[in-house]
Amino acid sequence: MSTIHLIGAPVDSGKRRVGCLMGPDAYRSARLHGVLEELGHHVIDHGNLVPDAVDLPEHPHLYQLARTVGWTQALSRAAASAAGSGVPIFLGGDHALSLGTVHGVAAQAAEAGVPQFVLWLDAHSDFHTGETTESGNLHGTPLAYVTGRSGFPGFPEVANPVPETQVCIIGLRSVDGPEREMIEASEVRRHDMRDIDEHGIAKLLGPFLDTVAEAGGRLHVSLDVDFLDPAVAPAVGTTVPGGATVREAHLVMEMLHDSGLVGSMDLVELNPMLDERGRTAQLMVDLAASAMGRKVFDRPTQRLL
Ligand code: NNH
Ligand code: MN
Ligand code: MN
Ligand code: MN
Repeated sequence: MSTIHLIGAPVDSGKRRVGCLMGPDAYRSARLHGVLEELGHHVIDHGNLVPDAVDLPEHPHLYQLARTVGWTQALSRAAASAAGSGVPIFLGGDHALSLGTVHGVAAQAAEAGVPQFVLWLDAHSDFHTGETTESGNLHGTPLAYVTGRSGFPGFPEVANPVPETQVCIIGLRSVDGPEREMIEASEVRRHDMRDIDEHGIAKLLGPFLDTVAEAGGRLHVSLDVDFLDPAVAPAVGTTVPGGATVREAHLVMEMLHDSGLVGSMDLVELNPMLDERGRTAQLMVDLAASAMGRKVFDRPTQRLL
């Protein structure tokens, strides 16, 4: 059994469409705390973080830069301190929160002498830098930042970049031109939906988990709602058709639990404004439960709130 730190990260500055700030309370309303306790874990809800006050001039292109830098600083500290004493689960909030969470867990891992790995479950690669992003939305950038790329003005220095070979993206189906070039020139492992269809998701995840285990590493899992098909997870601003099924997502979570390698997790991009009777929040809670040990035969049927 683990100590699980629930850390609310109502980040809403990573893109224009508002609503992700309600994510942490939607997870609480869907009983995340109780569900994890029923699995035998010691669960501590730390409430919601607030961003540091950062004084930066408005950037001509990067949307809400100062606010996102403030979140990155605060989240990095929180992640570094929680990762040393249990499994933090960050309740997003949009994906810009991972600029801070991965920065923080990687710093703590370096201090502990453990290799940090990252699993990115997302329709998007989030591999833009501040210079390549066309939208200016920083939720599309965290993987480039934490792997140590330049183009992030005002952000904390990345003293412990996650090596590209220690990153795996699964679920890709919407990648912008410049991201594609950078990713293809990188050593990041990436699997698109076609790979899932052709091989099955277990065949993609398994070898990555083996690599983490062989290295004696620790895994940070970043679960973007849009990894899932919008038919089952509508509460996200950037829906992309053709996503992962409920079954594929549960299988991933169950394999993650079986591996014993998960050190930290982000639940990101839930926008409760766009949900249907809480079904997306509910599904994300069920997936977190599977990642923390709920068994396959306990997969609940849909309970509309
Ligand atoms: N690639 C696009 C951008 O940078 C969309 C990113 N949106 C996401 N990422 N939801 O996961 O603006
Ligand atoms: Mn994302
Ligand atoms: Mn996405
Ligand atoms: Mn099974």
